[in-house]
Amino acid sequence: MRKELEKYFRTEKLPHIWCPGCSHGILTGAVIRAIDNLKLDQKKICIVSGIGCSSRAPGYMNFYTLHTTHGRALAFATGIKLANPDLKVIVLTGDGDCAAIGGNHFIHAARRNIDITTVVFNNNIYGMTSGQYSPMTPRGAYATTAPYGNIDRSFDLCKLAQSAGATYVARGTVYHIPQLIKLIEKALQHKGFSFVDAVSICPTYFGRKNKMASPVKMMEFIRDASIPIKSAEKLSKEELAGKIVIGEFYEEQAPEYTEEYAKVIEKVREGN
Ligand SMILES: Cc1ncc(C[n+]2csc(CCOP(=O)(O)OP(=O)(O)O)c2C)c(N)n1
Ligand code: SF4
Repeated sequence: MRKELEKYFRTEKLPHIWCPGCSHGILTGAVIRAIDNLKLDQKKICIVSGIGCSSRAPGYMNFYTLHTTHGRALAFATGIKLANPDLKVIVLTGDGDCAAIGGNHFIHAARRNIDITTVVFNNNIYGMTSGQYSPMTPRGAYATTAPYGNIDRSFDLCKLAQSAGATYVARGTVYHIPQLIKLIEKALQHKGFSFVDAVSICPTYFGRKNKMASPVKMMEFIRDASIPIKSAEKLSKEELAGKIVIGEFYEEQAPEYTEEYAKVIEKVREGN
C-alpha cells in the first residue's frame, strides 16, 4: 500500500480476513484510489454496506462507515443522505446483497435518483454463506445450491439500474483496475444515483465450483471474456453470449431526490 493512502484505512483492523486471492481487497483499493484522486474530503464521506464478504470492506476504511443488515444498505444510505445532504454517500455491496434481498431497495434508490454512489462487488455468488447462487450467477454455472448447473437467468445489473432510473451506469472489472478507478471517479462526481458494476472473483466458492480454483485462472477468465462497449455494439446477441461488456453505459442529468425533498420542506415552511 502506498504510504499516502494509509490515512484512508483503519490500519489497526488489518490484515483483512478475506480469503487469499479474493478480489474484495482490490476493489476496496480501487474505491480508495478514486477518492484520493478526486481529493474528496475524508470527513465528508460516509460508506455504507449490507452483509456479505464484500460488505466487510467499510470496516477497514477510515471514514464515517455503517455496516448494516443484509440487503438494506441503500435504505440506510437513503436516510443518511436525506439527513445529511452535504455528505458524499457511497454504498459498497455484494451481488447478493444488492440484487437478491436488496433488489427492491436498489430499484427504488435508482428510481428516486438519490445522490448515492453504489459499487457492487459482483463476484457472481454468495461468498460469505458458502457459495449459494445469486441473481448474478450465470446460467449453467455451478454453485452449492446448483450442483447440476444453475437454470436461472442472471440479471444484467447495468440494464436493470438504467431502466429503474439510475443516471450514471458503468461496468468495470478487477482485471482492468485503471479503467475501474476512472469509472468510480466518474460515478463519485456525478449528481444523482450512480452505479458501477464491478465484476470480481470469489476463487473459494465460484472458482472452485467452476473449475477455476486459482485466482489467476479467474482473472484470466475475466480478461478473456471482457469486451469494451464500443466493440460489443458491433456484435450480435449470440456473439455476445458469455461476454462481460465493460465501459460507460449511461449518463444523464435529472432532478436529484434530496434537492427535490429540500424544496418540499421549503414550500411547507413557507406555508404554500
Ligand atoms: C436477512 C438475512 N438473510 C440472510 C443472511 C445470510 N447472508 C449473509 S451474507 C449473504 C450473501 C452474501 O452474498 P453477497 O452479497 O453476494 O456478498 P459476498 O459474500 O459474495 O461478497 C447471506 C445470504 C443474512 N445475514 N441476513
Ligand atoms: S468466500 Fe469468496 S467472497 Fe468471501 S472472502 Fe473468500 S473469496 Fe472472497
